[in-house]
Amino acid sequence: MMKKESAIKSESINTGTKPTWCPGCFNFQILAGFKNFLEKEIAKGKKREDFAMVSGIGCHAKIYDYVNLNGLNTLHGRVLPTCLGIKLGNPKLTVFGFSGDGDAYAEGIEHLIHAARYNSDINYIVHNNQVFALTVGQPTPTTEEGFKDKTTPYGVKVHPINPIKLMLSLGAGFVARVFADVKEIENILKEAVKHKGFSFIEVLQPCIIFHPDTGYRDRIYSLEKAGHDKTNIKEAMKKAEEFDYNTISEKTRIPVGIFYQEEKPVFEEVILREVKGKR
Ligand SMILES: Cc1ncc(C[n+]2csc(CCOP(=O)(O)OP(=O)(O)O)c2C)c(N)n1
Repeated sequence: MMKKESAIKSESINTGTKPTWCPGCFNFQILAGFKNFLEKEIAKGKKREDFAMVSGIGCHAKIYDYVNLNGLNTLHGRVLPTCLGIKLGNPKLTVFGFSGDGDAYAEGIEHLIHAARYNSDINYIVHNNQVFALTVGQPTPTTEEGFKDKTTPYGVKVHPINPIKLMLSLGAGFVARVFADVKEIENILKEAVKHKGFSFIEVLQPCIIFHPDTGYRDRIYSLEKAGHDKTNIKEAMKKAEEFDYNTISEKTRIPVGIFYQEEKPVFEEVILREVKGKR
């Protein structure tokens, strides 16, 4: 999908395209946090051209229309291979991928698994509203058991996956979860971009129409304030298990922040070093 022609020529990070998200959608918070992050980076001397963004298909994907960066609105589930291609083509770019939970954990799950292994320096943001929102609320792999919609009238009968545990078990070097709050988004993006390697950020983004907030904001607590040691994989796993995506209406607390961080060899650096050495 192309951005507005007027936007391409402009230096502003705004495209001027009017958002078509529902009024009050938490995607506005993610958009604002991302733009705040970019504006501060640009004020410090970065250029718009230093960044690239990719989005998949769904409500989340519209973010691509609202931020004036180069990139691609790619196929459903193919955000990560598109990001990898961009990063290999120009490793100097800071690359952001945006997916929904359907995009990331259903259509794109195979790419997510390998992205964690490859450890390319990509910042991946998953807008997890626990439904396929754009197609009006079908269950995804992180929807809770018992959830009903027209396609699943007897309720979901399978347990949700826990993406934080999945990422930790695959050796991802930066694993975080935040609530869809403008400041939280800006702060976690700062940390993710500083981190060299694959940064996985899951954003709890209640869909106000098809999967409303069941008190997430009251249930979250900061891992950092709780003294969590983000260098300890066993502790990270324990923290990841505290919220299983099934206990939607119960009182379980939900840890947010960085679960785990470890610098590991970065895919494109290793590959390009090899290629140069052979030439
Ligand atoms: C390969 C493919 N399968 C299915 C669709 C239909 N489709 C379009 S949007 C969408 C839902 C996207 O849900 P999610 O990724 O969770 O994003 P959200 O809308 O919740 O932000 C689906 C299933 C598609 N466009 N392409």
